[in-house]
Amino acid sequence: MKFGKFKSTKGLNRTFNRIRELGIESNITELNTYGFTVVSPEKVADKEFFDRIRETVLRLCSERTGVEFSVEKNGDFGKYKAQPQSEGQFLLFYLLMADRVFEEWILNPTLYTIIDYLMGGQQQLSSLTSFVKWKGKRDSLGLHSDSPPDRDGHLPACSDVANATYCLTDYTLENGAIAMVPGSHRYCRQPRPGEGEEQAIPVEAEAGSLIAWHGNTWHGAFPKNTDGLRLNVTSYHCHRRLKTQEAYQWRVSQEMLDRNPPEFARLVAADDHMGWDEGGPDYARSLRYLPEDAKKRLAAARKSKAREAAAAG
Ligand SMILES: O=C(O)CCC(=O)C(=O)O
Ligand SMILES: [Fe+2]
Repeated sequence: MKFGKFKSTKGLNRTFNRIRELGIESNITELNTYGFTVVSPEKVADKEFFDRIRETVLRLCSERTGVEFSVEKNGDFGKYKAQPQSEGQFLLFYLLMADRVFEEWILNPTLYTIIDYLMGGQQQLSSLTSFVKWKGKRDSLGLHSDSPPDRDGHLPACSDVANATYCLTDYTLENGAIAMVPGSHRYCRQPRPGEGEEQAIPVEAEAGSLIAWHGNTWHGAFPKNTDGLRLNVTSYHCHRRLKTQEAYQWRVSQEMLDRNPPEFARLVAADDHMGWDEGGPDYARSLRYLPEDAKKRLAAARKSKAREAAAAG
């Protein structure tokens, strides 16, 4: 029995086959069962890429704070003001627009495929940030789901958003690992204040790993009790029916679009006609960056429509 070519699952076959090629089937099972997974470094990126992206994040920390950063030293807010900030933590925002290494990152096959699977191919990049963390007290694990809830806290069963963090330092309990409540993606609601803290486990992972989770999974972070930094690149995606956190759609340059494949354009909403002005929607945007299989389906549909019209006379 051969899986991966069924006619009725045309939109899914490519993702299914990529999952197999990358050897990440067990990660998909973990995502479905527990709501999160850890992909080991050798299935994510090579050492050269890891070093390059980590150096870039450290350089941006130094530039934005005005203070020299290294992974061995505790951080410092310096002149950096972007909120939210808490004891021993700030976030670096809008990384995609800061260096080309992040363009490479959002197209990383392992990251892209996992998000593509969770979001059914309808993902846009919502934000690309780095949580920069050093020694600091926390009152709670801060458990939450990343999906925006209804007024009553309910969430849809599907992954309306999906998140993945590229660990740029080791994640251990003492080091302030992410906390996850295994299986909580099935509750389809946000946790109430304090709820789930006892079931939360530390997600321990070596530097270079990718931790990915379903948008409903309850998660937070353990306090960082050790010296030095805990660093990541948090790659947050949302379904194209939602608003993105960071503004890419009308701000990415044509140069960025030209030097990347169509997947990049779709991630940054260059194919999205929503958000128009007095000129009205530009539907051609959607066609410009269609995936090959969708282009073929569209051409076939047009052909059959033309045939019907000819037959009707
Ligand atoms: O690692 C952490 O501090 C938690 C991060 C988080 O909540 C997120 O990336 O959505
Ligand atoms: Fe979160």
